[in-house]
Amino acid sequence: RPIGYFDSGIGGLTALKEHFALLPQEDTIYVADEAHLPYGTKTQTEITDYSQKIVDFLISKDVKAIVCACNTSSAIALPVIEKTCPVPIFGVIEAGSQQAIKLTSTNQIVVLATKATVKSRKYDETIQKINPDCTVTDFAAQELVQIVEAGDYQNPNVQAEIDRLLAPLENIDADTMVLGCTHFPIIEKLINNATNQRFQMVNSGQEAVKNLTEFLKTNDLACEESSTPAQHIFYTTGNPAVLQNVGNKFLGEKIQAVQHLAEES
Ligand code: DGN
Repeated sequence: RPIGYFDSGIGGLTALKEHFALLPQEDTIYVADEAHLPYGTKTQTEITDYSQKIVDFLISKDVKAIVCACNTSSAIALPVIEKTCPVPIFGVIEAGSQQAIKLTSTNQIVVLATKATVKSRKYDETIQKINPDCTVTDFAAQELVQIVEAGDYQNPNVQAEIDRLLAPLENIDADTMVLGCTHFPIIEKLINNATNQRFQMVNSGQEAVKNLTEFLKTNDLACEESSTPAQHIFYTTGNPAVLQNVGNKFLGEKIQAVQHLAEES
């Protein structure tokens, strides 16, 4: 049985990349909800409805576990969805928080995320619950989501735009940054340039896949090694060419075909 992954767009591919490294024998189904991108500016009800529909779709495909590879959905929809989800579902916030706490030596953490994730204060809550000595500064950088989806990372204007957007971080005292949107690790280098390599970076999607790997192993749910390569299926609710072209730039031609997921409403 496959593992289901979903995000509002290509951000969840940062988790899938870690899946390819840690769980190469496991099949996957990836859903990008690009018809509703960005989630970061939607209401709580909308984000929960969109996420629930995708989870229902993945369950209909008989997945054995799901990674909610979107911070916005993990912050807002996951607490509702996990109550009824019939398979284990892994969010990215707890995983990202744990790693940030492990890395920081000053107990000062900055979280770069979408508007909705920042508004939810879920990272602050989670980090402070684990270590009350940590201080968390949230910084909303919603515009970066569209920059990532556009896929034009070599363009010098893009670096200049990111420099401008992240300039206020210059005055923030922290040694560790949570890339609290799964889109952001795709432009980690540009974010590092814009912040003068001041922060140790946490990739929340990657951390969630480490937790999934541990879970599959301890519960004897991992696939046996096999001579046939694992199957990876990709769906989008938007334009299949976008996920295929921009996604492949990041994943290195791993996406052979993208199917359109017709909206069932
Ligand atoms: N990848 C999503 C996240 O981690 O929050 C981005 C959400 C969005 O605004 N598209």
